[in-house]
Amino acid sequence: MSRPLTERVADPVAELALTGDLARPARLTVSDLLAWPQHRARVSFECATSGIQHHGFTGPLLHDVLCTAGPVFDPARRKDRLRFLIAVTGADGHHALLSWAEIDPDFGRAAVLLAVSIDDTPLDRAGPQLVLPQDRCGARHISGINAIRVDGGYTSWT
Ligand SMILES: Nc1nc2c(c(=O)[nH]1)N[C@H]1C(S)=C(S)[C@@H](COP(=O)(O)O)O[C@H]1N2
Ligand SMILES: [Mo]
Repeated sequence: MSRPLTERVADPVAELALTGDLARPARLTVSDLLAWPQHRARVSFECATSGIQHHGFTGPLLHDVLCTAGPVFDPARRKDRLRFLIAVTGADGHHALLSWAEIDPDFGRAAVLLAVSIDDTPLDRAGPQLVLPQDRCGARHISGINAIRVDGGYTSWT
């Protein structure tokens, strides 16, 4: 159902594009991300320029959301997942790469979140944030995510 234009202009909602080697690419708002099981993380990270920060986040696991989008690997062959990268981009162009294995429960098992709230403030307008609870440095903590691209093209290194 489409909302009246005036309401959309007054209350813009950020959208995140899931693209790449996926059976079901999607455009998701923060409110769409509430459909997956929600997790909490208390995170501390150090910024090279602004020092140590502490925040509480909620949101779905990145792994859960990307699995719903259907990455085109063979789910029964663990090795097939090792060629996949995940490229996460913020609206300001800040970006970082993760390997699929980093968040896969059979490998790195990192509890990476797509946060829908920070310190109990919803992120509907600002866009979801990438939260890597294990990172010491905050540089991969991407705010205002507008695109995540899953890339399984790394089949050969020669
Ligand atoms: N979109 C976006 N996210 C970003 C950055 C950025 O420049 N753009 N900087 C990163 C860095 S270097 C750090 S330390 C943290 C800082 O979090 P803060 O923006 O809440 O201070 O955000 C990270 N996320
Ligand atoms: Mo930083």
